[in-house]
Amino acid sequence: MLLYANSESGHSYKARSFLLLANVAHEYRWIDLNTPRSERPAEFVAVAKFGEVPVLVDDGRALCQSNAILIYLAQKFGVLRGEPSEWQSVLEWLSWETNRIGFSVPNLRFSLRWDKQPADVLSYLRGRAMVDLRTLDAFLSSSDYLLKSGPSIADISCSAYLFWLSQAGIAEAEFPNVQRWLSSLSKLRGWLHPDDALAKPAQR
Ligand SMILES: N[C@@H](CCC(=O)N[C@@H](CS)C(=O)NCC(=O)O)C(=O)O
Repeated sequence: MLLYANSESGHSYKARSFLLLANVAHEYRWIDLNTPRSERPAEFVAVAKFGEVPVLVDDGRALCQSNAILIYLAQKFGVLRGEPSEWQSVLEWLSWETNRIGFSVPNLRFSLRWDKQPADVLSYLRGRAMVDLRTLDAFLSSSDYLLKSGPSIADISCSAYLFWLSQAGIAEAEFPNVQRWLSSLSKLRGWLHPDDALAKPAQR
């Protein structure tokens, strides 16, 4: 299994995290996102339907979109997918993540670190991020993980960018249930912080 990813990409981190937590043998190939899309390695351009990381190649098949990759992996390996009765909830969390926490926090972080934006844009993104974190915090006040049965791809997806929350200018401590949840996830066997999980591998 081959994963194309980048060290600053929380979307990449979701796929890498699954592979590490499930102890799946794979190769990580780092893609330089500062290179224009057309100038990225031809092998990546050929499989990246949307031009973005992550892309997972398995048995000659290229898979794109981080949450779709998580669904594929959970179904293929039969782990981190909760009970059959919880699958609807998995899909709800992954869909929520796409439009909410996976939109607000990454864009706020990106705007603060690499692509400076006007104050009203930052305020809009921060406002959305705070609403999303409150939603998560409220849910986690009565549950250890997003599914009652334990850790799953719902947690991997919704937490991905939150290990970099301080880089979005938000203090984890403002959301104590989120903080406890992140701490629990970080204790799972195989877990690595995104800075370590996505560190650029030595050149091939
Ligand atoms: N919806 C996509 C988002 C992927 C995405 O935004 N990837 C970014 C890095 S986090 C990327 O490849 N950006 C570089 C580019 O667009 O050229 C997913 O969930 O995989």
